[in-house]
Amino acid sequence: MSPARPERPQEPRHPQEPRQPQESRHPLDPLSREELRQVMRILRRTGHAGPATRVVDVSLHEPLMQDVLAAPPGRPPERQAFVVAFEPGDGVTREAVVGLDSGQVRSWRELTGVQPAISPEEFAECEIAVRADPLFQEGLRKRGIGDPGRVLVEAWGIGAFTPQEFAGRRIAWTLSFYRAEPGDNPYARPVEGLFAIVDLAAMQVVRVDDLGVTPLAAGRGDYRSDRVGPLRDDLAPLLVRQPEGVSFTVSGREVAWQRWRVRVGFSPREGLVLHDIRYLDAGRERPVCYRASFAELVIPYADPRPPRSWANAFDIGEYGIGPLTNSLALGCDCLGEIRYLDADLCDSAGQGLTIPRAICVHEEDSGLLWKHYDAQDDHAEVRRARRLAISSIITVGNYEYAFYWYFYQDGTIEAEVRLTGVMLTSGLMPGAESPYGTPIAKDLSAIYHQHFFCVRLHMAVDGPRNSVYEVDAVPVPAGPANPYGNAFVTRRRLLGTEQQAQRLIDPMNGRHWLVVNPHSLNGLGDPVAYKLVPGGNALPFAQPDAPITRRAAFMTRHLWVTPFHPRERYPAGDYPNQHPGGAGLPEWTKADRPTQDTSLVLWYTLGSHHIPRPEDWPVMPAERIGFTLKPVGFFDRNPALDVSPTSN
Ligand SMILES: [Cu+2]
Repeated sequence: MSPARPERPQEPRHPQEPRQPQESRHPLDPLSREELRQVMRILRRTGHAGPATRVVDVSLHEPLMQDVLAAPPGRPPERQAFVVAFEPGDGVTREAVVGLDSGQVRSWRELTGVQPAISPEEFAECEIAVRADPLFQEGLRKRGIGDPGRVLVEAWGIGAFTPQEFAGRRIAWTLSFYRAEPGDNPYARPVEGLFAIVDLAAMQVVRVDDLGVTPLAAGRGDYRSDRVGPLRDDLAPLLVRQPEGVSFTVSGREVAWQRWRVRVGFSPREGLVLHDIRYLDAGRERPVCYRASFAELVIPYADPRPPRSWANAFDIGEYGIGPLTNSLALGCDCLGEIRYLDADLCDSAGQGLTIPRAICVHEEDSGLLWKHYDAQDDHAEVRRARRLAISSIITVGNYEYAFYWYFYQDGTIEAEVRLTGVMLTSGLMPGAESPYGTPIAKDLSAIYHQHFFCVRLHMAVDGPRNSVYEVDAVPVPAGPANPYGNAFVTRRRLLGTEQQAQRLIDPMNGRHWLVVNPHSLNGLGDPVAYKLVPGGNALPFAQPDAPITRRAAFMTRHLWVTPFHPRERYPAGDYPNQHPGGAGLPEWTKADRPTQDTSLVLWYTLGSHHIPRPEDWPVMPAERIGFTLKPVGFFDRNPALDVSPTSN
């Protein structure tokens, strides 16, 4: 919901945790600690990284699908790293591809006029710089705050609002909150009307604006167990026990469960990534989706008053959610028999760090799978559903996002986000109200906002060449063909080009999108397919020509389809930080390329419309949003027919 917060209390990162053996590496495995070290050695040795270089991203340079799938056994494609680095001295951003087998920098390019993501280290240094600024301190004193050390300062991406006087510089603006004591909830006390503009390259405060004093709200907003209470004591223990162990295996980064096979990746920008999702069908491994990730997340806020109107964080593109991934705790974040995967990253100095238990893999009971009761012989057939959950949780400043990918026994894949954490607040003058927020405590408002996620799905339904159809249910006009008015049919429409494939949901007509493989027919003679079924969704309320709509144009359509291109990874462009907009999907799709019978990427926008409730304060009960991918004629009948009956 807002920017990075690297100082949050988190379980320590243990460099000594057991590591995965090098020899088992698959071409899609994320870079290991040793590989990250090796990349930095190569960059330093070749003069591409110096002492001042800020490393923004070191991640696997993913080989192309055909190179992974066609590689002869024992001869995988070369391991390569993709690097983004920023030089604060000259303001230049550099991208490199580094070959790990060859030890060489394979390619290198310099980019001017872009600003890469704000790193957790820059975020932390910005806070120190702002706290030390005399003008900022004077503003704090006017608000009765004598100790700047108690002020939480967040660096926010300034988007399209870089003041003209600072054009071309690496600029962020700040929001601040006051901690009355350690461990309290700073978002209960926004430092209203006082903000700094910071040059992150020089790490200097370049301007402090004081728009006038609003007294600090007096409420506390406590949520920690030792500060609220009395706590309930009326829940009996509920234990999830799997005495024979789990029914999945984790081998390296590959998870196998029931008929599903999936590789679990991780990137500094997108966090949890899934690769090469396959379904084992009668001895045949059938691909469904080659890569799935949350590729962007933007949160436009509704308050029109500057600088509040600047608040629309791109959590993935402007910050990168990999480093913000929580180290998960058994029994709290996840319940049952868990297998955890770690995440390896570089900090901005190029030092490796590991987030232990960053990704959780476990099974869950999922209620009823199917049932039929035959009254004639009083016989019931019933199966319980189990699902495999692969998940991670991130903390982005005040907000938490929990990402879940669920795999079901009937061939369904579900993506779900749970939104929780603390809402972004603004302070009000005593007795005042804001039309752009919900009063949640005395003199405190939670600002109306929306969360737009863009999920990137590189599909491969039974192979790389797919087409997309939109399916609506359509009533048949009354007449001789429909004498009683009850008839309805479905209408399929090929989305054959990028422009045709920019679509909105239409729940009143049961709209969904079919990803079809025209070359693979099922037993009924029809092409196999998976459908994307929308769940709850929203459209932005920002005006069509608003800066935020230009910068996050992906949110204006629920579905976009593009032919796969390896460089087209992020729907708002590679560098949304301080970008005026137009990059990414709107730019690529101008070409109106064919999206038929080719390797396709679906971009699904998931919008959560958030009018805060008093019940969302001081910490928000998790809100859920998601969508499903369901087989349609991918199988010839219910693929979960062979699930065994259980008796408990
Ligand atoms: Cu929200």
